[in-house]
Amino acid sequence: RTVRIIGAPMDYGANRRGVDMGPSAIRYAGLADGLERADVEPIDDGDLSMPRAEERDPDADQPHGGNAKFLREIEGVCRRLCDRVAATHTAGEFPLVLGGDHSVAIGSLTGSARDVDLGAIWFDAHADLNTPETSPTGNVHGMPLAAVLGRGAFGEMEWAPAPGLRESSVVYVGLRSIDDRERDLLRESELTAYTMSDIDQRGVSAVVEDALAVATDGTDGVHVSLDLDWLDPKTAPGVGTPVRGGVTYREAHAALETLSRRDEADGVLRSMDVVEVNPILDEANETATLAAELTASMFGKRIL
Ligand code: DIR
Ligand code: MN
Ligand code: MN
Ligand code: MN
Repeated sequence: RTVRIIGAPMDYGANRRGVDMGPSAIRYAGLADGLERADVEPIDDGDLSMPRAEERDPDADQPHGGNAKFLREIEGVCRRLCDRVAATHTAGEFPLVLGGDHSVAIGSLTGSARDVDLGAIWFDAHADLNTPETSPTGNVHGMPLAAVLGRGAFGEMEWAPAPGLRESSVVYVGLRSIDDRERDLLRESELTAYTMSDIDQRGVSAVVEDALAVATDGTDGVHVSLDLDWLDPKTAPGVGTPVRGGVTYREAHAALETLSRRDEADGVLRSMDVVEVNPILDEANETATLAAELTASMFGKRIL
């Protein structure tokens, strides 16, 4: 299997700078070696080019009402990323997108869902379901799922709704920080949400198996979105919005190995993004190293 690494060093959607260095840090941490040890062939596409945030006005041109900072810039990057991801599928390769903040997932999901019915598993402390109307921060990294599902003001954008992604095929694993208005959106939605409490009670492997059942039901493949703040901040300190009470190092590996075992059986996995690694906030590249290791686990790297 050939995995095409696509760097998306975008930080327009985050509340602080630094995640734009994520792709370099994850590569430096040994991503390509890990993938080779998982018996996949990595091809590195390099990074998408990105206008510097300092040269842009975050509030320019808010076409949809509400507050979504740098939405024009995010659109530009995500349209290009969408095309790269779709072209990767056309070439018969697996797209692995390195963020960047989580708004890059708008590009990965729209690209991966271009010609197929897609499911998605969202490993995150946060629900990322705010719309420009409900967001308490205006940071688009808290909104990518709302964008690809065409919710709220995002319904007016022709670029973001992911054609083949149904709400009922999206499932969260490990939620623990949800805004008040976002909780209402989530409750009224058809999204499936497994919180940290579900992991406490049932164990992470059982929860991920259930998540796979939801995301594969009636779909042609599954996108995996891994926000490093899914892990406990003691294990993954290099993230912009840490929330305590996340999964441990072992639970995280167990979760991605569960995906890998299922994929070995029937090839369900279709695309992945690894996001929110912030080297400025990290300790000796620990979080980027973890990101590289977990990715290798998902592609089948084992201890023995
Ligand atoms: C918060 C934080 N819910 C927001 N979201 C984050 O700004 O919408 N997502 N950090 O990863
Ligand atoms: Mn996120
Ligand atoms: Mn189909
Ligand atoms: Mn998050």
